[in-house]
Amino acid sequence: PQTIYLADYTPFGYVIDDVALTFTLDPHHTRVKSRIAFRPNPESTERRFFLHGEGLKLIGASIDGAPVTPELSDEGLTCEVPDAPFIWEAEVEIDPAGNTALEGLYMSNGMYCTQCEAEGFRKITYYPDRPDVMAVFSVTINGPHPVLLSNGNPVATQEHHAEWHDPWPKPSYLFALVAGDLIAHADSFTTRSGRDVALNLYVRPGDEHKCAFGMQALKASMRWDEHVYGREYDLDLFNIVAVDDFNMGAMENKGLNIFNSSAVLASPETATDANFERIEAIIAHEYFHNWTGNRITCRDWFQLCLKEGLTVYRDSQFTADMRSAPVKRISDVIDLRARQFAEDQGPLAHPVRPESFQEINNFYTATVYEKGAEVIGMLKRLVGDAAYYQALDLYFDRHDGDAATIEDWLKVFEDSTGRDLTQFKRWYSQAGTPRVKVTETWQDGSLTLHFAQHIPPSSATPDPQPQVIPVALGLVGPNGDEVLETRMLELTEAEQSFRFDDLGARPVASILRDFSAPVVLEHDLSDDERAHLLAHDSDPFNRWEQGRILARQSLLAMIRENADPDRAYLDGIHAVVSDESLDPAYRALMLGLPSQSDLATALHDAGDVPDPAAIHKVSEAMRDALAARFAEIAPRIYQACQIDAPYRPDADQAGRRSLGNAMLSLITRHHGPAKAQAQFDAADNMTQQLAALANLIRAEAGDAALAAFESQWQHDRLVMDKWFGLQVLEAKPDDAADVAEQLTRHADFNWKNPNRFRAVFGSLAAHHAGFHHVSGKGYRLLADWLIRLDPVNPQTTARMCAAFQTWARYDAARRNMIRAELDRILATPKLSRDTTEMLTRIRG
Ligand code: B3K
Ligand code: ZN
Repeated sequence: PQTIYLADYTPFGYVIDDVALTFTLDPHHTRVKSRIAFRPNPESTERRFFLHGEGLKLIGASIDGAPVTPELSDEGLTCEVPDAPFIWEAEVEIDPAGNTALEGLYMSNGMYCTQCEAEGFRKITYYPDRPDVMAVFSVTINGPHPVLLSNGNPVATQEHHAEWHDPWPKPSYLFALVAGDLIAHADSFTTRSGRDVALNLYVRPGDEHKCAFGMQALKASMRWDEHVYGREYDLDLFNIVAVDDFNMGAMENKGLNIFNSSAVLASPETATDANFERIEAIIAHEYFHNWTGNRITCRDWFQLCLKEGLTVYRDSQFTADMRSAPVKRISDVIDLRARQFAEDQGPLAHPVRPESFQEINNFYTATVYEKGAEVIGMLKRLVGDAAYYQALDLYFDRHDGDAATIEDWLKVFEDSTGRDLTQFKRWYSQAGTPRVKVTETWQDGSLTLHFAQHIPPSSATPDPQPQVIPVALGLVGPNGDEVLETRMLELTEAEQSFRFDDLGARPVASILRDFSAPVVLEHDLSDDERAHLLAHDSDPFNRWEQGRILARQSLLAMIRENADPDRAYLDGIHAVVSDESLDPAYRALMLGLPSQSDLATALHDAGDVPDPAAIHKVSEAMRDALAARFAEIAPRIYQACQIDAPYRPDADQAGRRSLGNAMLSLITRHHGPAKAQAQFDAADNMTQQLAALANLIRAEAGDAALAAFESQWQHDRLVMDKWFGLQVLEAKPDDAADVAEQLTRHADFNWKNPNRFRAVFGSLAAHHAGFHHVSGKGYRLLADWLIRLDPVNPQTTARMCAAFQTWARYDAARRNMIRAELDRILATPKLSRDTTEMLTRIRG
């Protein structure tokens, strides 16, 4: 396969003034006519006329009305064209019903829908399918469906015929079309300037009762973007469509967002609090793209973080405002460490702005998205809030309508703040997670903090240079008072010291408050000092962090030295969780343990070889110890968390349920499954039902409940995804692969549906001790199914390959088994470009 380089970028030789597309829908023989007004690009000397096109049957083409015979290849076509403006017309035939890759135009449960980002439009018609070619689209759809949708505003609709016009120039990846027998949940929004926008959430019949929350989240997002970023919506209509077969969460097509039904449909009975929160965030994310992504798009796919990092940052601000900021920050850090740190420290490491790729779909990663968002957060910390919003205003002003680059983005900050961001730019160009080591000296009332930063070299970045690292610091006095309020230190050198004078008694340094930079902090505090911060730190993140570090250290000692669970940790957590003045959601987070995969990383970093079975065993022992420590208080807290009001998915109720369910798992461990069974029997919402079910399975008392759950919910795909997933996640390590294998024989294991495939195999990959079972059966089963899925859906297959990315940290036996599976997959004839690239990179 061919490698594409950032350094090779050149603009397209032609400009498009407008595009008219006419679709005549048919499951296997859809006809697409295109009429495109091209003219030579004055800013380019390139005169080769190349249009992308894949899997298209060309019926005919003409230039200015005269038939032409272009030269066709697997990737597209070339043609002789005039050195003056001309009209290109073509007709192609495509096969949506045969499109199982879910990219381009495809069918899902009888409806037509599209997914064009990144390079799916070329499967619809011949076109310069690159984001820097922007054009105004008019779309006509002929099809026997009551609902026929495309981008922009409707201009004419009759039965079986619809015409749409999108006045905003856009790249082809934002094109969308939907046709089907759909029902609209309608509402409206009045913008700040008084314009009325019609809003619709389109769903399949039967899903009408799952729309209200998504609609409310959309309106909240529209309001928030006006208030916080001053951004108004710019069309008369905003449509969202829910689709059951979708490779990812959702897609921000202009005026016609298309969502995986799991990322938009929710009712109290069928969706958990976590689902509601995720839906709210994804609706916001896709809506926010209207400005950061659509009005200002990316020049090329190397700039993906320009829209994704910024939009993730914006949606995290939104969630923090709608719910609890500390809880959101801690949850984001847990997720960042689990997914992005793993990626950045393994064979898939790449800079936030990659410099080469084979298949761009493989670069919609935690690094581009989540580290990309962290980079924006650091920029905001460095310049301050007011300067940040000023820079954003300038960005929207200067680049509206552009296909922009990271250079453009940073220039805006430089121009508006006067700051030189040359060194800061390394966050975009260097891969790897910086490690920051802190040592302290204390003398005569002065505390000196000595910082050393080190970025481990990788094949992506062999010679890393120091980065700009904002470190939020506070000092906590011996009595728990804040001696020094949070201030931002800027690390720019490999080594740097900061001195704080006139301190009466030696304080404890609270470093990297609010997780001010995506780094690994090595700060040798004693257990007592950590316990002090756990009890007193005014920074909620660092308080939580110290609890987490104490837990990790204790777990590692349990593995290495057969130590008992650490008393100081258990007591410290007991005190925080019992503190009723704290937010229940925060107290629930305090009870979490580092994941087993995180522990494997910690062991590997310390030069040990992680044993997944041993890690699992001590994690269970620690949970037992927590259950014993909380034996007395857990039933009382559980009781206090019960809610005597109708279900609401808001932060307040969700926080109480989350603490209550954390107690339920301690109670089930210590006192048996009676309370879980009672909760299961009485539950009137999915959060309570699913938490109870998980506890019953864990207590080996789940058979009846699983059967009852299945018969209650077998009509509901999204709920059944939970049923599939939970059984794997909660299986004993020896059984996880077998349970997954058995589930693949279930009549409802519709493996071509990405949600169902991920429910089983995503859960298996997430089950650390089950996936890495010493027998190798976890590896074999996943490899079998990846081989099977690849020809059907390369994108989802390639994404699941990441399950193997940590292979090098395990023992020789496991490494050999994994390598053998990687080789077996790689040897499969006609393996997709997506999967080939992923496995080659992972294998190294
Ligand atoms: N921009 C899309 C992701 C497209 C993924 C293509 N493989 C959704 C999002 O980030 O909002
Ligand atoms: Zn996005």
